[in-house]
Amino acid sequence: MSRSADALLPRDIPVQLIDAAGVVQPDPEFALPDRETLRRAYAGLVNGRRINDQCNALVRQGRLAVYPASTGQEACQIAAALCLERGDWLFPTYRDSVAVIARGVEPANAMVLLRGDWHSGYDPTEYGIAPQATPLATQLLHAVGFAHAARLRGEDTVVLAMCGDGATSEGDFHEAMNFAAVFHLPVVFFVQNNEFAISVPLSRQTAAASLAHKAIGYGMPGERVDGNDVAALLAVLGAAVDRARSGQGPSFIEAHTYRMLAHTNADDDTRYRDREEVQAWVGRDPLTRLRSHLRESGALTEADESELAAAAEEIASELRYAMNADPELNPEDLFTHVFAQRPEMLDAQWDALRDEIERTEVES
Ligand SMILES: Cc1ncc(C[n+]2csc(CCOP(=O)(O)OP(=O)(O)O)c2C)c(N)n1
Ligand SMILES: [Mg+2]
Repeated sequence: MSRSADALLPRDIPVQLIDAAGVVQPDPEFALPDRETLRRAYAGLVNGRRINDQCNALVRQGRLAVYPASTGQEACQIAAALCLERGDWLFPTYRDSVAVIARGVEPANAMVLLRGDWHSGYDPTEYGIAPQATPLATQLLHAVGFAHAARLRGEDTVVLAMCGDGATSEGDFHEAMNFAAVFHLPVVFFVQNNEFAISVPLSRQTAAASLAHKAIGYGMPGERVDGNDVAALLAVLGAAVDRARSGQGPSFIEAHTYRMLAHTNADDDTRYRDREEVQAWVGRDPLTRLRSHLRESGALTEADESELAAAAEEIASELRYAMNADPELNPEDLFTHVFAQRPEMLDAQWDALRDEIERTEVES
């Protein structure tokens, strides 16, 4: 079924179902998710925030090599995990560890990559989650190819492909969007527009009215959503997932959110943005608005909150424990699984590394 061009355009104002004060804003197209779903999402947000805080601390303690935090972006992370079914697939970026954990991966296993121990700490096929991608937008092509293959096999898999605002300037983004639309694939492109690509602001990334306006050029619908409103995200992503599953092709969702912390621990954001700008987003926090709504409507008691806080604390404590243990690593593992038969070039690299390890090993 072809749609008129206008129907592919996003709204001028992003979809919002619960405003920053926690007040429900009824929408003619998207219904507020039910109370149980919102309670589940709130538990996810609480855990997600605690995981972000813990991982930031672990970086400072030297237990993680790097942590691209999703602090302030937890609503996007939790909605991405909750909108998918068991057999679906998520294609996350380096910033999406909370989504990976919310979809079922043990936090310590989700940190293996960021600790620098191994390429990925979980089995993608067990969870329906591709390894977190660091090269920008490459995962979008993998996601589209994966969706194409799944369809050829007759499976009803939906693929959710995540990326940042900066990644939309990559050629891979264009190729993935175009291929998905031409072949009518069951892919939901989910962009977290957090206003920055390291120090590059959105205004230097695109001259388009919004990122979601790009969708019409490919022939797929684009939608904008308040990226700090998990209710709106669940509704909008849920509709896009349903669309994909019922054979209506790909969609493009732009979530308007904000990166509350520096890009990573290796970045100093005071050099390129004002504190006032960051401060303005504190009032739009995804946790506080859902909490206000649930408390007001009687769906969340003080006892529930204590229980959630204790559960989040337990996750953080297990993660600390796991990260404080020194794993036994074999440096030669780096060279395994790259080629079926290791070429001479890699043999030479391993010889050089082994020599260096032997030379620099501290006698104990
Ligand atoms: C192909 C490629 N080019 C450059 C980089 C370096 N790099 C890492 S993160 C980043 C910014 C990405 O910004 P965005 O897509 O908005 O995602 P965010 O970090 O804000 O989540 C850049 C340029 C990279 N990882 N891959
Ligand atoms: Mg960004």
